[in-house]
Amino acid sequence: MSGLHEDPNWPRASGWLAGELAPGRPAARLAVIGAPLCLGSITPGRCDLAPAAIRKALERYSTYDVSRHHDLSRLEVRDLGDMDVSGLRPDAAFEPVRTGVRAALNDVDAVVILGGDNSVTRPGVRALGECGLITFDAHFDLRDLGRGLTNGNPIRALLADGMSGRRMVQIGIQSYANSKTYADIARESGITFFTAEHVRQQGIEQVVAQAFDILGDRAVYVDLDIDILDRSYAPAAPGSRPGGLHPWEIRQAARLCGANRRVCAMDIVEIDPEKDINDMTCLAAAACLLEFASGVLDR
Ligand SMILES: [Mn+2]
Repeated sequence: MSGLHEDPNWPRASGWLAGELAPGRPAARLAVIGAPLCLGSITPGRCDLAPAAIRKALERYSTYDVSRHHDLSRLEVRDLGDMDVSGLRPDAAFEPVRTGVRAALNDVDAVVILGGDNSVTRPGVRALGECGLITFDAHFDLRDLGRGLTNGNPIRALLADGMSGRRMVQIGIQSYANSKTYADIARESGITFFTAEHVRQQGIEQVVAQAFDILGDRAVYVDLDIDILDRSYAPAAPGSRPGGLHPWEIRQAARLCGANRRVCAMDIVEIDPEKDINDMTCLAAAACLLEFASGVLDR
């Protein structure tokens, strides 16, 4: 970026993430770490390119939240770079991602993990230990484990790990994007889920508040699968379908999660930048990172 794009009165979110706006006395601390996994994807693709693409998309945003009069420059952000996991299958990546996220949690208010495909979520959750889980996702991600770990079964794997479904809330589930078998597993496991229709009827704010009520006092991990968006907004999310949420709804959800002090970590997953159109999916993901950060300033 150069020339007319440069304006000292318009600091870029990319510069903020790069540490160029480091505040003297930060109001809060946020870590960002990339988890470029893609070998577990049911639909082969290049989700491993997403951390770099989301960072790049931040060049097109400022640091100022007009609605809440927050400037993110008050928040100290540490970009820890990407974990060295891009060539690993989900089983091999489990321990390095869990260890990497756990280290990132040290001495910050929250961590944002840039996937990668959805196989990032299981090691991310396990990095927190005992916690609750909110997924923003069109899918249950409860597929059978018999053919190995994929981006279609991180929640099933967490149940197999011994995590109770009563500590899981799934938001944005879509009809015809899931089967009865897996919906039955969700119900039998005690998972609470809200469909995209629920979100439309009740409003995202109301649904997120219910999720936090259900999860009680424990630490919370948030999984934001970008395929929760309507396909017209998320061409780069292989699982997105027409009838999904709108960008303003997931931005609001990300901000509400950032503002809840029980949320220790949020992942943003399932973006294949090679499938994007005019950067719209990467820009949506980058906006969610910024909204989460603005929420952290409200803690
Ligand atoms: Mn998913």
